[in-house]
Amino acid sequence: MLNAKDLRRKINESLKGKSEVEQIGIIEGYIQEWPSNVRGEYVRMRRHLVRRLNKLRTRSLTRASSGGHSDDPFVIAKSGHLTAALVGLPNAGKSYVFHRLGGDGATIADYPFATVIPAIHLTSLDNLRIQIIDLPPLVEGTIASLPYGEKLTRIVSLADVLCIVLDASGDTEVQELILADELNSIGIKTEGMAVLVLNNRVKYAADFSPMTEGSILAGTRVGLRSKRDFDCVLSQIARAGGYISTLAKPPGRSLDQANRLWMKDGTTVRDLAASVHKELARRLIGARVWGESARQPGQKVSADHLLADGDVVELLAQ
Ligand SMILES: Nc1nc2c(ncn2[C@@H]2O[C@H](COP(=O)(O)OP(=O)(O)OP(=O)(O)O)[C@@H](O)[C@H]2O)c(=O)[nH]1
Ligand SMILES: [Mg+2]
Repeated sequence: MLNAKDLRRKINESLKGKSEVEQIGIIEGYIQEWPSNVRGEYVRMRRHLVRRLNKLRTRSLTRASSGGHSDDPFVIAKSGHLTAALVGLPNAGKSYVFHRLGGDGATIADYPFATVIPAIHLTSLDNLRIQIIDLPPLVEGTIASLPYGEKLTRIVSLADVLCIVLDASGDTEVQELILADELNSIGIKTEGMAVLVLNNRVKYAADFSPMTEGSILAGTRVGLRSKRDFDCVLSQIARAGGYISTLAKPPGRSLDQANRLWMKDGTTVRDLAASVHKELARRLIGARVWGESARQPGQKVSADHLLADGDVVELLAQ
């Protein structure tokens, strides 16, 4: 780790010449990756960064409400492997979910329209970097009644995964109907998108069913109740976004020494080896596979074998 002085210099360098929106993204990145086991100057520096971030956000907010600017917080640059946008009605719990996924700085409050500008959080899931965007709410007639309607449409359409947040303490069917209509009216075709439906505020496990039969919005359904449910959201986003989870391990090693790698659906053993190491892919002669893609546990397969979600792969090299 860099000493405090060098780190400060590095941060200042990386912010030089950047727009306010870019600076917000960069500082968020630093804060998120800030090591937790540090003291003294590092703690003071983090506090200073948080203050700077808040100032930048307030400035952006003032500008957003006074209408258009190049530093528009609604102009979001995609980053990471996947971008997931949190969409829902007012007070559904979007910012709460954002916060539970590690996002800093979103306004969480018990009144509608608490969120007026998007908040962005870049997080990691093993080898994947996932960008989460907390958004102001959708309401019936968004474009007509709200100044940010069109901008919201732009963000929602750039997302790889649409995370629809429903309030499970209310009537989720009605919410789905309103959201489906609203998204449709602003030109977002949910059928063609990767959708993850997050039922927030599930009180009892028995109240929630992941079945999609008869529901208005297509997509995987997740009930959010326990810490474990929230811990699974990132992997659900990855799956909805077309990634599968694999465990790559050297021959003879135990599972706890395996490397979890999220790979694009359609990945072969060779692709996986290349993600571990280029040299390994060159020397690869095949693999042994445990999991859905294997006919029997430990099946020997060629380098062209297609992997499935949850596979454990022992990569065999010359
Ligand atoms: N205990 C608990 N409180 C929640 C949960 N989800 C949301 N809340 C509370 O409900 C209120 C609204 O949550 P927000 O996350 O601000 O809702 P939102 O969808 O972002 O609302 P807007 O920004 O207005 O669109 C806040 O007071 C949250 O603390 C939950 O799962 N459990
Ligand atoms: Mg909010």
